[in-house]
Amino acid sequence: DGADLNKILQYTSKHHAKPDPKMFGAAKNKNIIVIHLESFQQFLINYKLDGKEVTPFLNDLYNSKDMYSFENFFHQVGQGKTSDAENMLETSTYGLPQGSLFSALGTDNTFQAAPSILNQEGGYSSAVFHGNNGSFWNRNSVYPNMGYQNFFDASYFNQDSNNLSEYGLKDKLLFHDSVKYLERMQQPFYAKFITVSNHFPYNLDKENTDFPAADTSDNSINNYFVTAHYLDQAVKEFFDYLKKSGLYDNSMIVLYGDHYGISDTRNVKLAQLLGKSSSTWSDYDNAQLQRVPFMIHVPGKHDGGVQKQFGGEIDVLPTLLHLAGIDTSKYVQFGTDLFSPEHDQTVAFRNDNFVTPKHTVVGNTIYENGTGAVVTHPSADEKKKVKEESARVTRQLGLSDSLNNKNLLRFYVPNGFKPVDPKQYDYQNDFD
Ligand code: GP9
Ligand code: MN
Repeated sequence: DGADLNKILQYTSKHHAKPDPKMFGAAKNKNIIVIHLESFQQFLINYKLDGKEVTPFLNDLYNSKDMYSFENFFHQVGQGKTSDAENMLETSTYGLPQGSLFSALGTDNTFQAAPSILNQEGGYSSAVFHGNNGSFWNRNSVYPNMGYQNFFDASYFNQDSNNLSEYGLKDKLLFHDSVKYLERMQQPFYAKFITVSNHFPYNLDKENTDFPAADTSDNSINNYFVTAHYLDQAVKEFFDYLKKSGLYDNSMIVLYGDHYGISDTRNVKLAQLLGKSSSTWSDYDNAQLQRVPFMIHVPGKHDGGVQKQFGGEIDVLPTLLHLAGIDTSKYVQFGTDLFSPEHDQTVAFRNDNFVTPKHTVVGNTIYENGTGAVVTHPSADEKKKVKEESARVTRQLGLSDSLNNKNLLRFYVPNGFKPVDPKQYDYQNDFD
């Protein structure tokens, strides 16, 4: 175990990317509000269905200089879906190749996660707001290990049947009904809102929708636009509140899509809506569609706009901690700060496929980005480069798995870090 841990520490300290001094601490002491956009893919941004914007509010955010908006940001989840996204965002380690890390290991593993780091290094309080049962994805057991002080799950909200969609409280109600708890939190806080309405199979009752569905032969594709529109309105209402309450001006606000909403098998039907032909649809096209939104509002910063660098969910924690003015070099993190000049732009998927700014590699096939053409005769240089990248991807995933499967963080205490005592947290009566 000691030898394994040393290999990991060597890798992560060598791979570490130093922050850009212009961004380091830009959001120091600000609240951090993370908004999880369920199943939300990047192609929805600025997309018009029959001439109508599906997500006008998120589009405005995306196109504004008050947001750093990433156009080449990918989800990297496996079967653990939402829970894998949460794990990557808050620990900068990967989910597992099979199953969900939260479910398989989350009860017993040692975590050095966002809530505890922010608490210990910046005095942050922390909470998750989520309108489903606390037991879903084993969150009730995992969050204490992450150092979450509060977890407002379904039991904190009015669950009248007309308030619910399939995965819990409707998003507009989640935001609205969370305010009474949010307002009692000590600042600075780290607060995460996990939405659910835009979840497969994308059903929402008629009174909540005013957006016309698409017209393909696949109902889940058709209704995806309807629930995405509803989510957009929910986020707008929450932003209205944040602005009115003044929280907007002293909070870093982060939005991300957790994973695809339309699966690869359905993409051939989606193709027509994206102006593509389903007969030439390829693995390359599937990989491009794994882009999800990632946007950051930093109070006082107006030089944002669309960022071109490639990255993924694994990169979020070092990025946010650096913005908060927290050095990450002593932590075991597999991602790198998206704003760092040393940022690693290789995006690993959980099945060893990967994307770089130049190539998309699926199995043994190399595609050229942009054209999507298969590189049939790579030059010796190109071949060598892709081989190296591929080896790095496999190594990184393997080291992350060894860290988590063997629970190695229990043997590594970063200098000055206090191991989390999960028994401190009990989510029964938060703020009652
Ligand atoms: C439910 C929600 C859904 O609590 O977070 O998770 P998913 O099915 O998207 O993994
Ligand atoms: Mn999800």
